[in-house]
Amino acid sequence: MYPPPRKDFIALNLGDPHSHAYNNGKHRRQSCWRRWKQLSRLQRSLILFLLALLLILALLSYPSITEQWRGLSDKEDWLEVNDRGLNMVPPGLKPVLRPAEGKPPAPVAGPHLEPAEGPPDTMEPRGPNIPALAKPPTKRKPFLNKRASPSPQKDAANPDAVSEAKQNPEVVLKEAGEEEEENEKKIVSWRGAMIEAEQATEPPPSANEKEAVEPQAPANPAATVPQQVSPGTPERLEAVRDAFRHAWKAYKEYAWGHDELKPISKSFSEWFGLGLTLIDSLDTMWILGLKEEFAEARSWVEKELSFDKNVDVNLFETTIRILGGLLSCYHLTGDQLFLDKAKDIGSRLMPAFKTPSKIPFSDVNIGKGTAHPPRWTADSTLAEVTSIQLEFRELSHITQDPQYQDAANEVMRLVHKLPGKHDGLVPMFINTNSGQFSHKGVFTLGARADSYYEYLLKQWIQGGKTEDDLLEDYLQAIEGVKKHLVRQTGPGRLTFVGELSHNRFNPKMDHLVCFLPGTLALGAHNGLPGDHMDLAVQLMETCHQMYKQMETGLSPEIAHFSLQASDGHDVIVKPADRHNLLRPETLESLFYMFRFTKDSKYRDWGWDILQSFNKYTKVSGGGYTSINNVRDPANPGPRDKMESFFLGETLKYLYLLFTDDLELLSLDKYVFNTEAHPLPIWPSPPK
Ligand code: DMJ
Repeated sequence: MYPPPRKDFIALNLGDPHSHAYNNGKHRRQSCWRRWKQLSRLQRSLILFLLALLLILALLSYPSITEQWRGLSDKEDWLEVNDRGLNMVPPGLKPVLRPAEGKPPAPVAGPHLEPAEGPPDTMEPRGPNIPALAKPPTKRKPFLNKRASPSPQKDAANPDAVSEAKQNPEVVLKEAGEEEEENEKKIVSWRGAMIEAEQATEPPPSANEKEAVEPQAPANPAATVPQQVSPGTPERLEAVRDAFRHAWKAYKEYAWGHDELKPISKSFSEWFGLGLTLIDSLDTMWILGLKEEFAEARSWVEKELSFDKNVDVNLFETTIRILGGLLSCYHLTGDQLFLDKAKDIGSRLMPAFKTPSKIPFSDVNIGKGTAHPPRWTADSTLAEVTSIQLEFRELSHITQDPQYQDAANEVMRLVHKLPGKHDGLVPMFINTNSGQFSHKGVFTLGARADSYYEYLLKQWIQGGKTEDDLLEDYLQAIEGVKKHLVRQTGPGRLTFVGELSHNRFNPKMDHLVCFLPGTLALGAHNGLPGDHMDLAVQLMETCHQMYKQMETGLSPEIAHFSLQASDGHDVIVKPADRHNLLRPETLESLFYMFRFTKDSKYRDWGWDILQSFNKYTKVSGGGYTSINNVRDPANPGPRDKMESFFLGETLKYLYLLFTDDLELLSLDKYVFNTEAHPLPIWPSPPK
């Protein structure tokens, strides 16, 4: 027989302050024990089970709680993120089994196929590196980067491609690279950056060592571009067009209308399911004069592109790539189709701004009209919420509908007056409920903060240099950068921009930071202090060295720098940072630097980078791929992914760097958004 449960058991355990037991510890202990003994075995088991459960829960939540308390760890563990949000594959979107199904329509003549010198006549006066952000360390096991790695499901959908790929030497290289990667404790971070907690360092080789690792033959059979192409302007421009055509050929054949090409497996991957590469590439084709390709793509936009889809998209990425791409295309061509599409996607993104703080959520369902933050946090990334303004402001300017600019400007207004900045430097996260910065104490010009600084200056320029708060924040931030983040290496006196983590300097620089020389130069060109240009020149040299000192001539995703003269090497690359995603930032800055200085060395540096892309990332049969290891020319490790920004930005900036037509997209008439889509500078200040 089990005794009946005691009615006072609960009160006792809650520690009723009025009870005798509460006031007398000894008596309470005795009384507790007696009462415990009186419980049935079942009751005791149940209580013990609940206590054990509570203990486990407490242990599990301990690291994330302490993480919040003590701020972010020095080891960048907090960058364990994946920049593509939560819904990588939109529901209902399946890979195409047979590439032929996705073949593009026959070319049609689009309107205004001659590239326009400036905005169309009708333009005026029309008219603006997920995450979570701090995931708990309990998840710190290696996980697959859905962006960068081929999905087994999708590969299975295209078995031919897989077996074909297996016979391809490039894929053998890739598999070797993957194996190697699995041995590394790797964490995928914002925009594909890999962060590893305990990383061995890998200094660059000496000149002799470097020679020793040069491959006897090109690792990539597609490396057919002659090494001695004449550096004359027409040849260089044609080489960029060739690169575009080569990439486009594979996109058209294997990924037409899908988000990204997987050039090795001759397949595609979806992110939002909106033809991301196609839209991101439209204005590049226009600028490069690729009329046929442009006409085919326009026809797809007209006949196939629909935003009426039950799909979650990332507000920032959709704004900079799709809204920005459509707006810029409208300005270049005057074609109403692009404006209609821009209005459609712009209004579908608006629900993101419906938050308690007016700081937008990261994700929007463009079909349902709902928005939400990432699953694990109410924070948004700072760069994301402050790098959508050029596009939303332009949309209002053209449509004369203020709702877009009002929402976007409000974010800037809030951030402008927010406490928690450090001499103009901003934390990387902001809470959508409170509107306050979160995870304070970490300052970077790289992933998660980068384009905040870029857009301060560019909005000021877009609006005719009249919005003083933007200028004030920008100038203060650059002073903060100079004071806290700029250092020189010991061995070669290279100037770089490091990071600050709870007052500790970390000599680490993302390749993303290489946007900064261009932005600083743009500011100086617009009348800001001359020392901004001096810093731009120095940082440009460093970004160039990040390519030049690598065996492939391609920059790693992240570089560390030696502060000690005795170290011997300026640039150090950790194993997890050796990948290259075909990013544009260095070429972007080279374009600005050449436009403002006319120094031909910047063109030569860009030319070297194009040669290296052709040698190590060009895939035979079509496409370019991101690679795993910029230190290993014999086995760069193709990743089977061509990011949309390779066509949207990288090749566009190369073309603009090489053209002698310095009025083509003049920097006094256009401001480029952070995805290289040119938008007009307004002739009169915003109202
Ligand atoms: C692009 O989407 C944009 O340039 C963005 O600002 C940063 N990341 C990629 C390119 O690296």
